[in-house]
Amino acid sequence: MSLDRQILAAFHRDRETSLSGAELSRQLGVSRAAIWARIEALRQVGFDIEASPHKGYRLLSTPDSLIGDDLEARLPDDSVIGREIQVYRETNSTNDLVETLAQQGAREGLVIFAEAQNRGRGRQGRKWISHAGSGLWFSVLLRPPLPPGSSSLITVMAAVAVRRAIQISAGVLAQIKWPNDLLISGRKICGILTEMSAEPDRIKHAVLGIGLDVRPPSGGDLTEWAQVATSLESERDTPIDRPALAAELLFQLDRVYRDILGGRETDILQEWADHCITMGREVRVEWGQMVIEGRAESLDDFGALSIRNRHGRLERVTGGDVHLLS
Ligand code: BT5
Repeated sequence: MSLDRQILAAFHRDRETSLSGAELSRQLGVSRAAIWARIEALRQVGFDIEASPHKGYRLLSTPDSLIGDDLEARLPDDSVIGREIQVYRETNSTNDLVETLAQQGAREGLVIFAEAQNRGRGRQGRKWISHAGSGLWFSVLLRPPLPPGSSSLITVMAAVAVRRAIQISAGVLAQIKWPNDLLISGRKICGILTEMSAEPDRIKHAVLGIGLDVRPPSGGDLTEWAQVATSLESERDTPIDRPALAAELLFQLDRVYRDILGGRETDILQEWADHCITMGREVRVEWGQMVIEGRAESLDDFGALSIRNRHGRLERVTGGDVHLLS
């Protein structure tokens, strides 16, 4: 664990109290000079750290940029999701990057953020707009001991975690639209892309990609984004602390993932249904050539949607584009 992460974790544990250099050096087993050098380095990248000769150091504010050590420092030590966090200034797609690392044997829980993606993707190769600093664009590597049909359940779990995190961190209520969207006032605020590598009887790994709009993209043509999307800051009119939101999101994802692996998926599916605008509505689901129309009735243990068609028969769908008809 890096020294920066340990220092920042000590600060985040108690933001009110100052920590003396001597205390930090004793706790972390390094010299006071080493602590001082790292505090200076953290100041250089935008951490505002008060230093008082009598009381010691106190973290006053953190920069808006995402920094792996800082995000790791905000999570509990026993977190699986987020135990290793890397941040790129720009990449093509964080899902592609995590997929490559997964194939090279990276550990479950690895998270990669990019400040910008130049080939951010949605489902079926659709474009995901991911400008620098305007959102949280990240992917998580999971190796769940679940059957291959569980990819919808991973998307469900992510939707529940994102909804909770934006309520806690931003005070904004979002609704879930099956299978992979979160909406505010009918506009998309978050998209989820779960990609699986599976054998016939088990998931080898899953890459869970999440895109969450924090503020409107700055510069360039906004038309395409504004037609479908909104952002937390557009809904709230006050700045969002992006790193705090990112950490809350990873914390919630870890909790929900534990619930699912611990056999408590019924609670998560219920929470999902409680906040879902798809349930009970007349819908049309388009999936490749297939079109199903009917009333969205329920979600099964794998996160698949059951639709009662106009002949009264239940049809089960695991993916597709949903249009709300009523
Ligand atoms: C999704 O696809 O909603 C999944 C998006 C997943 C993005 C994350 S970002 C991190 C990771 N790395 C990636 O490359 N991807 C993941 P889909 O349901 O197919 O929706 C795509 C549609 O959403 C587009 O056709 C647009 O209409 C809309 N869209 C594009 N960019 C958007 C944005 N920034 N905010 C809201 N809506 C957007």
